[in-house]
Amino acid sequence: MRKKVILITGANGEVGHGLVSRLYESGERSILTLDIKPLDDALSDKVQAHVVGDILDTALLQRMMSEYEINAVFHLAALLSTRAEFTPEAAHRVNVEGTLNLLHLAVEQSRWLGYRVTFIFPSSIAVYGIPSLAIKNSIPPVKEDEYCQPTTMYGCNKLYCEHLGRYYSAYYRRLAASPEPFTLDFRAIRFPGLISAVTVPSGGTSDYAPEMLHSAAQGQPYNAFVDEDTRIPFMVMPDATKALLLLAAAPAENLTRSIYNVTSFAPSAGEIADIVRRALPDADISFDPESKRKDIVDSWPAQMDDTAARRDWGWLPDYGLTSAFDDYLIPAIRQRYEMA
Ligand code: AKB
Repeated sequence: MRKKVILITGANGEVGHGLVSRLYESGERSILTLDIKPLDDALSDKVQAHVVGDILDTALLQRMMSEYEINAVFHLAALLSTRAEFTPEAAHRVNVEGTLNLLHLAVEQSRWLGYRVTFIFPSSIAVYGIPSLAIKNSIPPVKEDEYCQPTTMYGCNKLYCEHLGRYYSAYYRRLAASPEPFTLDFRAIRFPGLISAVTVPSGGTSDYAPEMLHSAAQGQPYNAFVDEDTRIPFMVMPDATKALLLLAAAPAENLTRSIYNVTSFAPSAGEIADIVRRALPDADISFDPESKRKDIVDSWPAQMDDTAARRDWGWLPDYGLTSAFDDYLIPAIRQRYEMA
């Protein structure tokens, strides 16, 4: 008898850490994780099983399908925006072919099980490409269907995979004998930059915010690669995992789209540095913009409009800028680095 599970790919990543922990705390005991590396020790007690392997390995995915009954997929594995610029073709393979493999797995599962399989896909602010800083600074919060001209391979990959998911959902719904069973239920969230107190991201371009904080907490100087007035929206990890689970649980009939923006606060890099300096007075933060990475951040909106998520599935962040630092990041980071 196959074991019923929720599959989380890329479980060792930032969002994976947060999501596995949150699901476990909510009582979920049927978590199957897949990552290219052995699962971090901090997570290993929280999952039913972990598979070490590559999302490009279709034979491995077939084996997982024969062993498990996968009724929901959180497909988190990806190469992030900065890393993807160095190896664009490799990024395309992981981000697009990998997602295609997982979509196929979800469709096959849905066929075998005879019911809807939910597929949750974290997309990104990187799907946007604002043509200039002047435009970025003069437009209202950007809606889902505006400015979708990404400037990075990662942004192109995420945007295309949103379309793939939408296509697969619609295509298999058309094939199904009845409108309900045998369907893939694809739902995507476009995240802003994310900040976690527990993990330090790697390979992203919004990483300047978490890097500032984690470097200061470890007593290391940090030279930010953006300007002090560079601005994009951010969100803390507890709100990101909250959003994933809220969207996964939302009744299908309430959803008016398959891709949703979510956001919480939008400080400039200088404002983040000031907050970090106030909380950790020894913080040594400087700014030395590096054009390639700064240009990427400049092409992302200063604010995202998340009205649709608020209306359709009750999205509301728990943390604003002040509470994100005062109530979550600073206390948790003091604990992580055992600061006084
Ligand atoms: C990145 O910087 O690549 C990611 C993202 C904004 O999706 N954090």
